[in-house]
Amino acid sequence: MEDNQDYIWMRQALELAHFANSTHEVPVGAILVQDNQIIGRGWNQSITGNDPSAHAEIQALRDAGKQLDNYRFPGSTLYTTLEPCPMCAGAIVQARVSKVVYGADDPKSGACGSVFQLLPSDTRFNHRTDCIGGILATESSNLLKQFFQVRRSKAQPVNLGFPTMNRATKNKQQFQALLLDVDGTMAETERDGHRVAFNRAFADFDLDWCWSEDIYGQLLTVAGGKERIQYFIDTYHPALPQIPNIQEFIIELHQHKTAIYNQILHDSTIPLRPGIARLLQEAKEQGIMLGIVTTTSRTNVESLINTTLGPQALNWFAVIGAGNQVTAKKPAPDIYQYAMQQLGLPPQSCIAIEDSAIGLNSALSAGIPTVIVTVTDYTREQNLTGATLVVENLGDSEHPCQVLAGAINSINLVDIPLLKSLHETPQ
Ligand code: XBP
Ligand code: MG
Repeated sequence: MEDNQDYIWMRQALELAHFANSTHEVPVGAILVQDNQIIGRGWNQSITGNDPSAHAEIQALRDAGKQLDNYRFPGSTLYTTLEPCPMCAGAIVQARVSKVVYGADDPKSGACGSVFQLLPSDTRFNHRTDCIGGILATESSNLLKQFFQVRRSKAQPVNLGFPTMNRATKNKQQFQALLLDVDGTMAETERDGHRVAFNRAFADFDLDWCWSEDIYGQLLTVAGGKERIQYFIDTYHPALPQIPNIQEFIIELHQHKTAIYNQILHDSTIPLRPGIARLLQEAKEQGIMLGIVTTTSRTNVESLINTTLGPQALNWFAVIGAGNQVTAKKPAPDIYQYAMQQLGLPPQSCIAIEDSAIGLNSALSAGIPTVIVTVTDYTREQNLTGATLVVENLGDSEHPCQVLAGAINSINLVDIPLLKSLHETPQ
């Protein structure tokens, strides 16, 4: 029997599948969970590692082995975005995994019933592994379909039509544009703005729902307010009003939340994070184009900029890519692709600043070689593999920049000269 938590874990596996996609690997991701904690993460690395056994599932088992210093994981559940193949099914049983939860069926080599029947394991094995499929199947299989379509058309997975770059070589394109995410990156709007607005909207609609900071952290694995409400309903099954059309209800509820959010920004400005205003100013002075790449609506972006930098600052941005301009939200690359098309720039000329794994994977999938992540309390523990630099913040005179991971050990500020040097030789 599937449970709601399965969707939450599977989203994390999907993030890894997106990451595999960004490295030009078949997009499959897997995580191994034991006692409600992720003990292993994996994504396909067969092509990059010249290793036929480096499937996402096996990589997750290898990662768990290293983390726990063991080779068996009784009581664990493996979440994988694609039905395991016979090789992975064998390794899963050997590792004493208790249960497999997978996303899309694999009609070519699936070993959970699509082609072979190795899972759930039968009594000929001396260990029993249970198995269910179909969790976030559409998203998982769409990602795979997109990958193979692009491959068949002989284009690269990052498909703006610009040449792709080997990350080990020097970037020949000049750094021309800085693309910024808004929520979490420019300001701590998620915890103090959006979350509060959602809760007030629920109360106004007589809904007995309350998104604590904790729950909100889990819900943030889904980008987009309407999508987040739908995901909450699907996974938590809260009490719903007796209404004929739930989709219309979500739209109305979300419109009300947007109005409240704008009022919150108006009444009590949420400040910009350290270093944002400084870096924007420097970029302007040094002829670097600025762009916004966000999942939220343009109205929300305008309110934040108006209340922090002033209305004139809207003109600083050569493009404002907001949620309603694309159908596939982050971690899909679409919003970055939109912004770069508007700017007429290839990804190799851009640097992105994001605060989350979803945002990072969106930028990487769009082919942007240099991504800086400024973490928040919600995203500090996320898998930020692929980021050029992970920092607490960009740094200003009162808040020196603290580096958490990446190309450089210690700096006071993320400034334009530093970005130029990171851009020249992406890590
Ligand atoms: C931002 C979001 C948005 C906001 C809410 O993600 O996911 O959904 O939380 O905004 P990112 P709306 O920072 O990665 O762009 O309610 O307007 O969707
Ligand atoms: Mg963000």
